[in-house]
Amino acid sequence: MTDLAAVKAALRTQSVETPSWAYGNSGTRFKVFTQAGVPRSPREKLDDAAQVHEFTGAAPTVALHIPWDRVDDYASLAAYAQERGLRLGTINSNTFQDDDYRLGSVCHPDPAVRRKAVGHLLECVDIMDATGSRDLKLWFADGTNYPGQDDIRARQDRLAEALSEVCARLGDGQRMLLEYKLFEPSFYTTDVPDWGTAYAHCLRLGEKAQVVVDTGHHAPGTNIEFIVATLLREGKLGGFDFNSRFYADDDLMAGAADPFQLFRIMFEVVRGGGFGPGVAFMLDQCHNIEAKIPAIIRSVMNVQEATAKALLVDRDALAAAQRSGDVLDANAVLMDAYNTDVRPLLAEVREELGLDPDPVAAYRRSGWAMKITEERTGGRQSGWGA
Ligand code: PSV
Ligand code: MN
Ligand code: MN
Repeated sequence: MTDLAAVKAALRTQSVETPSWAYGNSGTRFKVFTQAGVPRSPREKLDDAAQVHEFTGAAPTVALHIPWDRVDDYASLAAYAQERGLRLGTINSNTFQDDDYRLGSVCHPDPAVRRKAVGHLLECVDIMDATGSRDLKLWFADGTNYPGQDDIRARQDRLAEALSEVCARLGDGQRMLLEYKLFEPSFYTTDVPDWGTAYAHCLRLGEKAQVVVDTGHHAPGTNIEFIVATLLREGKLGGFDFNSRFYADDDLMAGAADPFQLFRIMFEVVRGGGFGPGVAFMLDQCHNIEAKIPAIIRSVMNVQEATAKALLVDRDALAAAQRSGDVLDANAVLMDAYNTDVRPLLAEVREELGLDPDPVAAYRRSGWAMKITEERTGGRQSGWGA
């Protein structure tokens, strides 16, 4: 039997970091559909993020993306966040939107371009010092398009050199999260294409370097929960970028395309002792056609629902079925938890925290959408498609 009080207590502690870029306009290479009332500045993104936290009680930190969220004074941005009940979270670097990076950034064949890229990453650590952020998230668009274009092994050496310089700059309590992605924007090789490559680099770099799993960055059919189990077992899972996909890096709302996969992932997190501060739960999404703030609220709730189901798995019954080799019973234990309607349980948790049991409805009633539509004109793109 699962201890319901313990499940509720665990759910109360869960937090999901929201990305600043999810609040701005975004789109595909075909079209960016602008929406009324989107933020015009990092401060306005924080105002919107505060709404998500107010109604979910579970989104107290916001990830920044540099230079999309560049400001003159990061300490004052952190103070602004704090006044709204938020903290600035992960700092995401950007070494992919500059003409100099046509052939890559930290893996570029020209040392001058590599220096520029490393300079940016070091600046991101300076920003972390000012914001009090723990994590630096590194995603590299580096790769090649054609066989023979560059020496793929030398590119790994250049990557290792850059990572070790940045890692050495990290202060106590700061971490570097290395993100992998199968392909895009490079189509022949990607320099950090998979968890194995990310893991190999992080292993050499030591304990400050961890792997981040973006759920949208795998080939179709990849068993992501197996990767999660392995990284946790090795002490190298730093966090997640949650989103969901049907085809490639779709960046749709977490749990929308395949809630069962999200449940399986969360079960491995719980099973592997990853439900704690060491593993960061972050969203990495873009809301191209839907209203952004309620979509982000919905995404946080989807992560909470998958987590609640994972916590409800009767682990004793599962272990007994597994020991006796009863395949059907073992599968049934897992499916029982997945098929549980956890919405009433989460509604109770919210009410106990003094929140509205239905965060999306509460947000809609709040009048915030109307207010920002009236007050904000000339909203900016998030950075994607800019
Ligand atoms: C690009 O694929 C990407 O979606 C990565 O997942 C990063 O985390 C994100 O952009 C922000 O740089
Ligand atoms: Mn990501
Ligand atoms: Mn991505």
